[in-house]
Amino acid sequence: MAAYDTVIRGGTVVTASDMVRADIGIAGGRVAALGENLDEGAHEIDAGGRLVMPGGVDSHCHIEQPGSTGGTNADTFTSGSISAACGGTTTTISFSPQVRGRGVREAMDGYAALARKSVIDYCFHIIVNDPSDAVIEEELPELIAEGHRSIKVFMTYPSNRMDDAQLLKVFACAKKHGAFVCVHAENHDAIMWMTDRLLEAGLTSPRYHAWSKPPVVEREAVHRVIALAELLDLPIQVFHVTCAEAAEEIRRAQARGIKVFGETCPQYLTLTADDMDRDGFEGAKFICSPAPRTEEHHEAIWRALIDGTLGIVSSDHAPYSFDDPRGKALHGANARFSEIPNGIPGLETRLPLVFSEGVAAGRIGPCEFVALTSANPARLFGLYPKKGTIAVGSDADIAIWDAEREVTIRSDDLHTQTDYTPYEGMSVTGWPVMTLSRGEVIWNDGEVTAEPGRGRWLKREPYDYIRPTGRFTAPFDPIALRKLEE
Ligand code: DUC
Ligand code: ZN
Ligand code: ZN
Repeated sequence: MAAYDTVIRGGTVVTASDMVRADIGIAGGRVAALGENLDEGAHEIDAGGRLVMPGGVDSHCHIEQPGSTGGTNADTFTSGSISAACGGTTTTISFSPQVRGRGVREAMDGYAALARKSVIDYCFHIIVNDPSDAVIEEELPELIAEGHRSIKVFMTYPSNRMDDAQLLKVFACAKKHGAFVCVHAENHDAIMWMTDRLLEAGLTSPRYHAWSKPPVVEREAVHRVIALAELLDLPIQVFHVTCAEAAEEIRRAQARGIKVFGETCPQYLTLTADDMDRDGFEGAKFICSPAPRTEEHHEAIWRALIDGTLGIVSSDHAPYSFDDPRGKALHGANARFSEIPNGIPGLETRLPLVFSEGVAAGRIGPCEFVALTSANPARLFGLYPKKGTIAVGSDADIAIWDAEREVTIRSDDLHTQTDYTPYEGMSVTGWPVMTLSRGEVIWNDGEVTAEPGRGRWLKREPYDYIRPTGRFTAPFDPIALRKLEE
């Protein structure tokens, strides 16, 4: 009888801390052994000359979710998760969206049913936009206890935004019951005011999206939300940091000992505001929020990734087809920038773009790549070491990479149902040639071999990584209402 179900042989195994030549023995969907010259597996995979890395953990992607700015998400859980697998990602964390006036439990029930079609493992962030007494006192505590350990809040978008008092209400609930909070941080009133000025002046084309939300609106909101979290000693993550100013706010808070984490996305390392300044409606393909900035900001974001200010690169996959009245053209092909659904596809291209711009371009090494795209999101969201590493006992979620492969990104070659990619024609170096999920090959260089429905929901237990610091700015703990020792 073979010693293992599968052996991946002869590759260079990369984790967030090490890079070693080793075989990987897989049994029962998990890594059973790492070493040289392992005994034979029932299935043998030759990884000679390849990098063997943990599958990507995409901790910020919108799949089969109604958009904050209207439009119908182009991917289902089947197409979105297949697309993720083809790009080397083996875990997604997407969003269960509350509808104002209704509950978070009802949203979760509906959304979890959709996710059962996923080909890879998954869990959810709970979007809260209406913190009613029932939500704060009953539904959220129950969902958190059931294993949904993260919440997303918005400071902008009319359909989702909350004011500071509402944010504090949600933060207090999260702290009390052990959930981690992620924030979309932009100053809503400033964006609305800027938008009205632009529209009044007749400046309506896609390029003005960037003008309506410059870096200062991001900086202000990041600063404010960190202050609110500091008041309660609540660790938080700022989603999709795009600019030097916002990274600077996070860096300053971290230097004060505040537990604030930061994430960015490939679009903020590769696209610029000029991409929205294309002929006709073409610019709509690049509209996402916060807006893409400049090459100087790309370098500032790389610096923040390298010095640890930002620890995660996720996709913020939010796919709206271009030539589709339910997508970017929801309000017609002459729509004003403020009416165009926000978001771009990116689940499949996330890892190749970060590998190419990061590792192949010499900015980071393979271990840092694994940290930013797999290990750190797994740690931050309570999935480590089941996900995010290759270690004995971990799920055998593995992506085998050809680090030298040159690929020109083409929409036709991708597996999302979105009808375009904002990266059309871009050349990258390095591509995942095989993906395994719990030991099963689900993507094999051009062939999808996964069955919809094989993905599993990942229940998350309480975890130490998000433990508060125990320090408050006031002389008392405002949740426990307890005076602190001098
Ligand atoms: N911005 C978001 O906040 N979410 C989805 C897409 C986008 O552009
Ligand atoms: Zn967002
Ligand atoms: Zn998002």
